[in-house]
Amino acid sequence: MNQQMGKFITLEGNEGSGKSSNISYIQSYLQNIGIDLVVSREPGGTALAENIRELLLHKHQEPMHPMTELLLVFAARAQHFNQLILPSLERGAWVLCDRFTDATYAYQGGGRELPEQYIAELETLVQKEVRPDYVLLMDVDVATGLQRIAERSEKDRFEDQEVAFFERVRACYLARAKVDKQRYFIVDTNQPLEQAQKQIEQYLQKILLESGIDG
Ligand code: Z5A
Repeated sequence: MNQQMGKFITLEGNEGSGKSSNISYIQSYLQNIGIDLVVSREPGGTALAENIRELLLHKHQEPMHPMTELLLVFAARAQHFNQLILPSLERGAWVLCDRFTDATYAYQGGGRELPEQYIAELETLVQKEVRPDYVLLMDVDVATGLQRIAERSEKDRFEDQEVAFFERVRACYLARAKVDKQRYFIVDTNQPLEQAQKQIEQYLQKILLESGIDG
């Protein structure tokens, strides 16, 4: 008998939307009900992919061409997907990943304005038919999100972009969520953390119900 594939859940959002603040909450919630859960992140998630992450986030003397950025994102993803994500799903584990291909549509498509078609083609090349079962989209106003991360001592290559870039990123995320309400759940992270987590809990209960698990 074939092992049933685990569920693939991704966490997405614009700058300062609270992905990091909420991922451990989601992890504890799912592990507490006995789900075999693999938690990872992109870019990165394996030793080799984390090396590519360094290249992507660090500032270089030579400007990185948007196409270089896109191909590096997918090079890291090919490694992470084949080394960790797919084998985990195939053995029946659930995977919770901090960012995945929706981030590429939002940042390289929306932010850098690369054609969506390039991303769709690479997505199929690398992931075949695998897509996240559920996307939890942390959504915050761009100004509020940027204010939240302003305190950070050092900004990475993405955090240095102009406000219009982040507005395009957020608009792209919201547009994707709007056309696929079965898979995308928007969490309003303008609200205080506890309120946002109540909303996350409701979405997790829906996911568990749809997966036939008694939460
Ligand atoms: N990237 C890409 O371009 N293409 C791709 O395909 C992929 C990624 C996969 C690294 O991602 C970069 O990679 C990313 C896009 C690019 N761009 N950047 N920058 P990352 O996920 O590692 O980095 P990040 O987006 O900057 O995430 P982060 O640093 O983890 O931030 P966050 O998760 O959105 O926020 P946070 O750290 O949880 O919260 C920020 C602050 O706000 C913190 O002080 C919290 O205490 C506070 N906070 C959070 N929620 C609340 C609420 N609800 N109320 C009040 N205060 C809050």
